[in-house]
Amino acid sequence: MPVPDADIHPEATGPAKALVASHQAEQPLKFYAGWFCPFVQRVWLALEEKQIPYQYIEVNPYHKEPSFLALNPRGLVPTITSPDESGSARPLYESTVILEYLEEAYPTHTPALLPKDAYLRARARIWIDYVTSRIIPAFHRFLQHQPNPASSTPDTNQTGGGGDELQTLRAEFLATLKEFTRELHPQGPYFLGEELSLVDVVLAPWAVRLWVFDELKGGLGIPAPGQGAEEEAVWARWRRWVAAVEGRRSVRETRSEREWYLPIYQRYAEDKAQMTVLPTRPTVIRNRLAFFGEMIPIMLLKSMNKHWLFYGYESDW
Ligand SMILES: N[C@@H](CCC(=O)N[C@@H](CS)C(=O)NCC(=O)O)C(=O)O
Repeated sequence: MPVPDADIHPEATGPAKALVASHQAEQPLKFYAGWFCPFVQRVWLALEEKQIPYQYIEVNPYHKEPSFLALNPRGLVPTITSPDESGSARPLYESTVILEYLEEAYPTHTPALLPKDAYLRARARIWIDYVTSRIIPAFHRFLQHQPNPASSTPDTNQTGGGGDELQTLRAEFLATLKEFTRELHPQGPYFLGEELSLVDVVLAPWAVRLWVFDELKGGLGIPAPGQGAEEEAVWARWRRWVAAVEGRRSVRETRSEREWYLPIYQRYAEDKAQMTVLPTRPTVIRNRLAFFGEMIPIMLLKSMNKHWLFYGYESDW
Protein backbone atom coordinates (compact mmCIF):
# COMPACT_ATOMS: atom_id res chain seq x y z
CA MET A 1 0.00 0.00 0.00
CA PRO A 2 1.49 3.43 -0.85
CA VAL A 3 2.41 5.64 2.09
CA PRO A 4 0.34 8.81 1.60
CA ASP A 5 2.83 11.27 3.05
CA ALA A 6 5.59 9.97 0.79
CA ASP A 7 3.76 11.70 -2.08
CA ILE A 8 3.87 15.22 -0.69
CA HIS A 9 4.75 18.00 -3.08
CA PRO A 10 8.54 17.76 -3.51
CA GLU A 11 9.53 21.39 -3.03
CA ALA A 12 8.67 24.73 -1.49
CA THR A 13 6.38 27.08 -3.39
CA GLY A 14 5.48 30.76 -3.10
CA PRO A 15 7.77 32.97 -0.96
CA ALA A 16 9.58 29.94 0.51
CA LYS A 17 10.66 28.83 -2.96
CA ALA A 18 12.68 32.03 -3.41
CA LEU A 19 14.23 31.67 0.03
CA VAL A 20 15.22 28.06 -0.68
CA ALA A 21 16.75 29.14 -4.00
CA SER A 22 18.88 31.73 -2.23
CA HIS A 23 20.25 29.14 0.22
CA GLN A 24 21.57 26.47 -2.12
CA ALA A 25 25.25 27.44 -1.92
CA GLU A 26 27.56 25.25 0.14
CA GLN A 27 27.73 26.40 3.78
CA PRO A 28 29.24 24.81 6.90
CA LEU A 29 25.77 24.61 8.50
CA LYS A 30 23.48 22.28 6.55
CA PHE A 31 19.74 22.44 7.16
CA TYR A 32 17.88 19.24 6.24
CA ALA A 33 14.36 20.46 5.91
CA GLY A 34 10.89 19.76 4.57
CA TRP A 35 9.10 22.85 3.25
CA PHE A 36 5.76 21.66 4.69
CA CYS A 37 6.90 20.91 8.23
CA PRO A 38 6.06 23.25 11.13
CA PHE A 39 8.96 21.89 13.22
CA VAL A 40 11.27 22.76 10.33
CA GLN A 41 9.75 26.23 10.16
CA ARG A 42 10.70 26.81 13.80
CA VAL A 43 14.39 26.33 12.97
CA TRP A 44 14.07 28.16 9.67
CA LEU A 45 12.64 31.20 11.49
CA ALA A 46 15.58 31.28 13.90
CA LEU A 47 18.13 30.93 11.07
CA GLU A 48 16.46 33.77 9.18
CA GLU A 49 15.95 36.02 12.20
CA LYS A 50 19.56 35.62 13.25
CA GLN A 51 20.89 35.70 9.67
CA ILE A 52 22.99 32.59 10.23
CA PRO A 53 24.43 31.32 6.93
CA TYR A 54 22.96 27.92 6.04
CA GLN A 55 22.55 25.57 3.12
CA TYR A 56 18.94 24.42 2.67
CA ILE A 57 18.58 20.76 1.69
CA GLU A 58 15.06 19.51 0.94
CA VAL A 59 14.34 16.04 2.36
CA ASN A 60 11.18 13.98 2.22
CA PRO A 61 11.44 12.37 5.66
CA TYR A 62 8.84 9.75 4.74
CA HIS A 63 11.25 8.17 2.27
CA LYS A 64 13.80 7.40 5.01
CA GLU A 65 16.88 7.41 2.83
CA PRO A 66 19.78 5.55 4.52
CA SER A 67 22.04 8.60 4.13
CA PHE A 68 19.49 10.68 6.08
CA LEU A 69 18.98 8.01 8.74
CA ALA A 70 22.73 8.02 9.24
CA LEU A 71 22.39 11.65 10.38
CA ASN A 72 19.16 11.24 12.32
CA PRO A 73 18.16 7.68 13.30
CA ARG A 74 14.62 8.98 13.96
CA GLY A 75 14.44 10.00 10.31
CA LEU A 76 12.78 13.34 11.10
CA VAL A 77 13.19 16.85 9.78
CA PRO A 78 14.49 19.27 10.93
CA THR A 79 18.03 17.94 11.17
CA ILE A 80 21.14 20.09 10.90
CA THR A 81 24.81 19.31 10.58
CA SER A 82 27.58 21.53 11.80
CA PRO A 83 31.26 20.75 11.21
CA ASP A 84 33.76 20.08 14.01
CA GLU A 85 37.33 21.49 13.85
CA SER A 86 38.40 18.75 11.46
CA GLY A 87 35.46 19.53 9.17
CA SER A 88 33.39 16.38 9.93
CA ALA A 89 29.66 17.00 9.91
CA ARG A 90 28.06 16.63 13.34
CA PRO A 91 24.30 16.08 13.22
CA LEU A 92 21.69 17.51 15.56
CA TYR A 93 17.94 17.05 15.55
CA GLU A 94 14.78 17.90 17.53
CA SER A 95 13.64 21.41 16.74
CA THR A 96 13.81 22.79 20.28
CA VAL A 97 17.29 21.33 20.80
CA ILE A 98 18.46 22.88 17.52
CA LEU A 99 16.97 26.24 18.53
CA GLU A 100 18.89 26.23 21.80
CA TYR A 101 22.04 25.16 19.96
CA LEU A 102 21.77 28.07 17.51
CA GLU A 103 21.43 30.48 20.43
CA GLU A 104 24.59 29.13 22.05
CA ALA A 105 26.69 28.45 18.97
CA TYR A 106 26.05 31.83 17.29
CA PRO A 107 26.16 34.29 20.21
CA THR A 108 27.07 37.26 18.01
CA HIS A 109 24.11 36.75 15.70
CA THR A 110 21.26 38.97 16.82
CA PRO A 111 18.53 39.11 17.85
CA ALA A 112 19.12 36.90 20.88
CA LEU A 113 15.98 34.79 21.10
CA LEU A 114 16.33 33.91 24.79
CA PRO A 115 16.52 36.52 27.55
CA LYS A 116 19.86 37.17 29.28
CA ASP A 117 18.28 37.07 32.73
CA ALA A 118 18.32 33.50 34.09
CA TYR A 119 14.85 33.69 35.62
CA LEU A 120 13.26 35.08 32.45
CA ARG A 121 15.09 32.46 30.39
CA ALA A 122 13.76 29.68 32.60
CA ARG A 123 10.24 31.11 32.38
CA ALA A 124 10.54 31.25 28.58
CA ARG A 125 11.45 27.54 28.64
CA ILE A 126 8.31 26.74 30.64
CA TRP A 127 6.18 28.26 27.88
CA ILE A 128 8.24 26.67 25.11
CA ASP A 129 7.49 23.36 26.81
CA TYR A 130 3.82 24.31 27.13
CA VAL A 131 3.59 24.89 23.37
CA THR A 132 5.18 21.52 22.58
CA SER A 133 3.54 19.40 25.26
CA ARG A 134 0.05 20.98 25.37
CA ILE A 135 -0.83 23.23 22.45
CA ILE A 136 0.51 21.11 19.60
CA PRO A 137 -1.00 17.80 20.80
CA ALA A 138 -4.37 19.58 21.28
CA PHE A 139 -4.04 21.03 17.74
CA HIS A 140 -3.60 17.52 16.34
CA ARG A 141 -6.33 15.88 18.45
CA PHE A 142 -8.73 18.49 17.07
CA LEU A 143 -7.45 18.15 13.50
CA GLN A 144 -7.41 14.34 13.48
CA HIS A 145 -10.75 13.78 15.19
CA GLN A 146 -12.86 11.25 13.36
CA PRO A 147 -16.61 11.00 13.86
CA ASN A 148 -17.47 7.64 15.42
CA PRO A 149 -20.12 6.11 13.14
CA ALA A 150 -21.45 4.03 16.04
CA SER A 151 -21.82 7.06 18.30
CA SER A 152 -25.35 8.15 19.09
CA THR A 153 -24.11 11.68 19.82
CA PRO A 154 -25.86 14.03 17.40
CA ASP A 155 -23.90 16.63 15.50
CA THR A 156 -25.47 19.49 17.42
CA ASN A 157 -22.88 21.97 16.21
CA GLN A 158 -23.16 21.27 12.51
CA THR A 159 -19.40 21.34 12.24
CA GLY A 160 -18.76 18.69 9.68
CA GLY A 161 -19.60 15.53 11.61
CA GLY A 162 -18.51 14.17 14.97
CA GLY A 163 -20.65 16.83 16.68
CA ASP A 164 -20.12 17.13 20.39
CA GLU A 165 -16.84 15.23 20.47
CA LEU A 166 -15.40 17.59 17.88
CA GLN A 167 -16.73 20.54 19.87
CA THR A 168 -14.99 19.21 23.00
CA LEU A 169 -11.67 18.87 21.16
CA ARG A 170 -12.12 22.36 19.71
CA ALA A 171 -12.79 23.78 23.19
CA GLU A 172 -9.78 21.94 24.62
CA PHE A 173 -7.53 23.36 21.90
CA LEU A 174 -8.84 26.89 22.39
CA ALA A 175 -8.35 26.50 26.15
CA THR A 176 -4.62 25.89 25.56
CA LEU A 177 -4.42 29.03 23.39
CA LYS A 178 -6.17 31.07 26.08
CA GLU A 179 -3.84 29.80 28.80
CA PHE A 180 -0.86 30.73 26.63
CA THR A 181 -2.34 34.15 25.81
CA ARG A 182 -2.89 35.01 29.49
CA GLU A 183 0.88 34.67 29.92
CA LEU A 184 1.73 37.07 27.09
CA HIS A 185 3.33 40.38 27.97
CA PRO A 186 0.38 42.78 28.39
CA GLN A 187 1.59 45.23 25.73
CA GLY A 188 3.73 42.91 23.71
CA PRO A 189 3.23 42.43 20.95
CA TYR A 190 5.37 39.30 21.54
CA PHE A 191 5.43 36.86 24.42
CA LEU A 192 8.21 38.68 26.30
CA GLY A 193 7.40 42.19 25.12
CA GLU A 194 8.74 44.20 22.21
CA GLU A 195 11.24 41.60 21.06
CA LEU A 196 10.61 38.25 19.41
CA SER A 197 11.80 35.23 21.42
CA LEU A 198 11.89 31.45 21.09
CA VAL A 199 8.50 31.26 22.79
CA ASP A 200 7.01 33.04 19.76
CA VAL A 201 9.15 31.06 17.33
CA VAL A 202 8.03 27.64 18.60
CA LEU A 203 4.32 28.46 18.24
CA ALA A 204 4.38 30.65 15.12
CA PRO A 205 4.31 27.76 12.58
CA TRP A 206 1.06 26.45 14.05
CA ALA A 207 -0.42 29.93 14.44
CA VAL A 208 0.00 30.50 10.70
CA ARG A 209 -1.66 27.15 9.95
CA LEU A 210 -4.87 27.78 11.91
CA TRP A 211 -6.74 28.32 8.65
CA VAL A 212 -6.78 24.52 8.23
CA PHE A 213 -9.58 24.33 10.81
CA ASP A 214 -11.75 26.63 8.70
CA GLU A 215 -11.02 24.49 5.67
CA LEU A 216 -11.33 21.06 7.26
CA LYS A 217 -13.07 21.11 10.64
CA GLY A 218 -15.96 23.52 10.27
CA GLY A 219 -14.12 26.47 11.82
CA LEU A 220 -11.54 27.23 14.47
CA GLY A 221 -14.07 28.76 16.86
CA ILE A 222 -12.21 31.89 18.01
CA PRO A 223 -14.87 34.61 18.31
CA ALA A 224 -14.80 37.45 15.78
CA PRO A 225 -13.55 40.82 17.08
CA GLY A 226 -16.11 42.27 19.48
CA GLN A 227 -17.93 38.94 19.85
CA GLY A 228 -15.81 37.43 22.64
CA ALA A 229 -18.07 38.52 25.57
CA GLU A 230 -16.13 38.02 28.83
CA GLU A 231 -13.25 36.54 26.80
CA GLU A 232 -12.95 39.52 24.49
CA ALA A 233 -9.73 40.80 26.09
CA VAL A 234 -7.92 37.49 25.87
CA TRP A 235 -8.89 36.93 22.23
CA ALA A 236 -7.99 40.54 21.33
CA ARG A 237 -4.53 39.96 22.81
CA TRP A 238 -4.25 36.63 20.94
CA ARG A 239 -5.11 38.36 17.65
CA ARG A 240 -2.48 41.01 18.29
CA TRP A 241 0.15 38.34 18.90
CA VAL A 242 -0.84 36.46 15.72
CA ALA A 243 -0.75 39.66 13.66
CA ALA A 244 2.73 40.51 14.99
CA VAL A 245 4.03 37.02 14.25
CA GLU A 246 2.44 36.89 10.79
CA GLY A 247 4.02 40.23 9.98
CA ARG A 248 7.61 39.05 10.58
CA ARG A 249 9.67 38.85 7.41
CA SER A 250 10.99 35.44 8.49
CA VAL A 251 7.45 34.07 8.84
CA ARG A 252 6.28 35.49 5.51
CA GLU A 253 9.31 34.26 3.58
CA THR A 254 9.26 30.69 4.95
CA ARG A 255 5.66 30.09 3.86
CA SER A 256 4.61 28.06 0.87
CA GLU A 257 1.32 28.35 -0.99
CA ARG A 258 -1.74 27.11 0.87
CA GLU A 259 -2.87 24.81 -1.90
CA TRP A 260 0.17 22.59 -1.29
CA TYR A 261 -0.33 22.35 2.46
CA LEU A 262 -3.98 21.52 2.08
CA PRO A 263 -3.69 17.89 0.83
CA ILE A 264 -1.27 17.13 3.67
CA TYR A 265 -3.62 18.49 6.31
CA GLN A 266 -6.54 16.85 4.55
CA ARG A 267 -4.89 13.48 5.19
CA TYR A 268 -4.43 14.37 8.86
CA ALA A 269 -8.03 15.50 9.07
CA GLU A 270 -9.14 12.18 7.58
CA ASP A 271 -6.64 10.38 9.84
CA LYS A 272 -4.86 8.90 6.81
CA ALA A 273 -1.49 10.53 7.36
CA GLN A 274 1.49 8.32 7.94
CA MET A 275 2.05 9.85 11.37
CA THR A 276 -0.98 9.62 13.54
CA VAL A 277 -2.46 9.23 17.01
CA LEU A 278 -1.65 5.93 18.64
CA PRO A 279 -5.03 4.84 20.01
CA THR A 280 -6.49 4.69 16.53
CA ARG A 281 -3.40 3.27 14.78
CA PRO A 282 -1.25 1.30 17.27
CA THR A 283 0.65 -0.52 14.55
CA VAL A 284 2.12 2.74 13.26
CA ILE A 285 3.92 3.37 16.52
CA ARG A 286 4.87 -0.27 17.07
CA ASN A 287 6.41 -0.44 13.61
CA ARG A 288 8.27 2.75 14.21
CA LEU A 289 9.65 1.52 17.52
CA ALA A 290 10.71 -1.71 15.86
CA PHE A 291 12.26 0.35 13.10
CA PHE A 292 14.45 2.18 15.60
CA GLY A 293 15.35 -1.04 17.30
CA GLU A 294 13.58 0.04 20.48
CA MET A 295 11.48 -2.97 21.33
CA ILE A 296 10.03 -1.43 24.47
CA PRO A 297 6.62 -2.83 25.44
CA ILE A 298 4.03 -0.31 24.41
CA MET A 299 2.21 -0.41 27.75
CA LEU A 300 5.39 0.48 29.60
CA LEU A 301 5.71 3.59 27.47
CA LYS A 302 2.12 4.47 28.20
CA SER A 303 2.70 4.37 31.93
CA MET A 304 5.87 6.47 31.58
CA ASN A 305 4.53 9.53 29.85
CA LYS A 306 1.15 10.44 28.52
CA HIS A 307 2.79 12.59 25.82
CA TRP A 308 4.04 9.45 24.10
CA LEU A 309 0.79 9.49 22.14
CA PHE A 310 2.29 11.95 19.69
CA TYR A 311 5.51 10.37 18.66
CA GLY A 312 7.10 12.73 16.23
CA TYR A 313 5.35 15.69 17.79
CA GLU A 314 7.19 15.52 21.07
CA SER A 315 10.65 16.62 21.88
CA ASP A 316 10.67 15.08 25.34
CA TRP A 317 11.18 11.47 24.34
N1 LIG B 1 9.96 16.31 17.72
C1 LIG B 1 10.46 16.60 16.39
C2 LIG B 1 9.33 16.43 15.41
C3 LIG B 1 9.77 16.54 13.94
C4 LIG B 1 8.73 15.89 13.01
O1 LIG B 1 7.75 15.27 13.46
N2 LIG B 1 8.96 16.06 11.71
C5 LIG B 1 8.10 15.39 10.75
C6 LIG B 1 7.73 16.28 9.59
S1 LIG B 1 6.72 17.66 10.17
C7 LIG B 1 8.84 14.20 10.16
O2 LIG B 1 10.02 14.29 9.88
N3 LIG B 1 8.12 13.11 9.95
C8 LIG B 1 8.65 11.91 9.37
C9 LIG B 1 8.07 10.68 10.01
O3 LIG B 1 7.24 10.79 10.92
O4 LIG B 1 8.45 9.60 9.61
C10 LIG B 1 11.03 18.01 16.36
O5 LIG B 1 10.63 18.82 17.20
O6 LIG B 1 11.91 18.29 15.54
